Amino acid sequence: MTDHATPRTSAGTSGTIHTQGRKVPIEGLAAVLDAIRQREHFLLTSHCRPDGDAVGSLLALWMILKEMGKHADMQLCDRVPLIYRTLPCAEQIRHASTLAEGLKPDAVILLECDSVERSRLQGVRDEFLINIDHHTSGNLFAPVNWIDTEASAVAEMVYRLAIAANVRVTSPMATCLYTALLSDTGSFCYEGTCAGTFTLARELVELGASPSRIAEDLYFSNPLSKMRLLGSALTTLQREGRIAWLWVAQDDMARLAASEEDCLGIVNYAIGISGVEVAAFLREMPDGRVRVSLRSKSKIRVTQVAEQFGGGGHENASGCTLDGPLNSAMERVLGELRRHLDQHVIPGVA
Ligand SMILES: [Mn+2]
Repeated sequence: MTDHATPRTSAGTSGTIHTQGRKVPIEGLAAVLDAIRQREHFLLTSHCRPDGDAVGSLLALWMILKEMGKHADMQLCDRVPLIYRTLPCAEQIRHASTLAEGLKPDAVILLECDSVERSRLQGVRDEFLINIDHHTSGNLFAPVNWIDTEASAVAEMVYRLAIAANVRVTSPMATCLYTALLSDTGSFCYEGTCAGTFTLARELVELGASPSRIAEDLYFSNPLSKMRLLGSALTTLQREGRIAWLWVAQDDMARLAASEEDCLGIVNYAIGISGVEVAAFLREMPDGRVRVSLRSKSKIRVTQVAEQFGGGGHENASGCTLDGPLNSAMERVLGELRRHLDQHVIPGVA
């Protein structure tokens, strides 16, 4: 339970169970679907620094709501990364941290946000909230919540919502959902990828998603600045037993005219080393703070390390932000990773 679970007081409290005069959050797909059916106008959002799952699922859910005859708007506080901007209807997403003047949705649907704050949208807290999440860091902060930590992507949940709502999944929806699934499973590589993941992928392909076209958009459409930044980062690569790390300083970012999204995926080159089980990529931000991406293999849950620094994410892929300077942030992260690995000594190796 969290202190965010306090239900709002404005109109539209249907969908919330009243127990001895106290409103408690309700849960599950049916609760979400009920809450949607009882309302007309929605604002859809997801977390800041949106990833493929956030963007793809947002777009698909928007299309699904339209099919249900609802009115819906999409808004994110940060820009959609370049590689996802070719997704159907991506240009319909509004980018701002405050709600548009006069926008009065009956409900705000948050995709994979563990709190309202994660969306970085101002003025959303007092709206009726519907929370759909698949992260282990998910919690019941809204009056209506649907959290399924077994889902390999929130896209899987959005797909199930479409089926439950009797909405025909169109080719553009399938394209968005497949993109989300592909990116959030690390191209079907992360722990949690199972037969069901491929069943879903198969269904999405049958419904019109093109694996080769989507792969081209995701993996073979990088800006040159990203490749140059990768080169710079790789010169800093270090390894200490089961840990590897690399970084870029703000100077490098400026010199190479690199953008924040050029940093996406760089950490995978460190976790890609044989025998390395946890990896960190650190990026010095313009304000001096340090953004950290963490990856791990097999049963090492790097999300626990991210959470210690106020971050979160997936068990094998998470992130957090630390105060600078870069060197001290690096020492703190490495210290935690060493401690964390010490608690996961492989029998027969130590
Ligand atoms: Mn996700």
